Amino acid sequence: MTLPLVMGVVNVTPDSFSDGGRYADAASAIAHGQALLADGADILDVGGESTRPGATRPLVEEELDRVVPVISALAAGGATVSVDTMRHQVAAAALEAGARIVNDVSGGLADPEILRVVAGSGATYVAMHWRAHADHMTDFATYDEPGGVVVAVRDELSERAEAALAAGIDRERLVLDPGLGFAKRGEHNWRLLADLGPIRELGFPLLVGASRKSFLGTLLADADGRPRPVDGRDDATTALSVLLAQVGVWGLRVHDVRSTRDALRVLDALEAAREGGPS
Ligand code: PMM
Repeated sequence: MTLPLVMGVVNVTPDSFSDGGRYADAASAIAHGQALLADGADILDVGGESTRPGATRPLVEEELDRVVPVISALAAGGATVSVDTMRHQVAAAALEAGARIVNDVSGGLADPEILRVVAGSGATYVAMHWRAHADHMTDFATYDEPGGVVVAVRDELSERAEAALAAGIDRERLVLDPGLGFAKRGEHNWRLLADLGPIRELGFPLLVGASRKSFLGTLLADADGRPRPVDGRDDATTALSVLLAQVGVWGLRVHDVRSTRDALRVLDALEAAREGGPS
């Protein structure tokens, strides 16, 4: 079995839902990235715009100031760096600074020019399923078409893949992501996780970002119905990492790299023992 790549999240934002601005300055973001590498991250995903529901957007200059120094330092140290951005100016500066992957949560919808920037660079492009910016994305969380959320996300991702290919991005450098939590309610996330097959059948590698998301907080709510806080969702994230590895996803975007890495080691050892046959 090919294990998924582990993408560790480095949010350089004052307002991220999952790590609450802990790494908002360059020095602490760089140190955090190095710690994630030591924990076994294959890729570091550096982002300067919070996409939590309701978030407002930073200026382009603010986003550039947040991510470029962090990407430069981590890439110079030999890490494979991904930039989490929807903006072509940020993608271009990040690639210049040494990023090798552009992770665009809008799949090219927010700023179509980003597709041309990536095409000219030879970088890998992650196109995530997205319908609207964070300040109003919950208005778009309806999937009434036949086939529901799975068919809608498959068809909308297929259109984004076509746009990326038309802009000149190589087929083998394109990765798709179902976009858990983006214009999706809990039940939509669970449907997608339960049935990734139709999206896989588009023929591209899949990245999945379930880590610490609110549908896990809801699942793990206490007896009074209060959602489990963000810092108590890593075990559930790790359980999903194992299950997603078993269905063959290409990458897992997680905050706590060590727990996912350990779980993948367990899976790998078990596979090796199975292949070795009875002793
Ligand atoms: N989720 C977030 C941000 N970027 N990128 C991809 N490809 N997939 C995701 O699911 C995704 C993402 C939001 O989570 P965060 O605020 O913890 O980074």
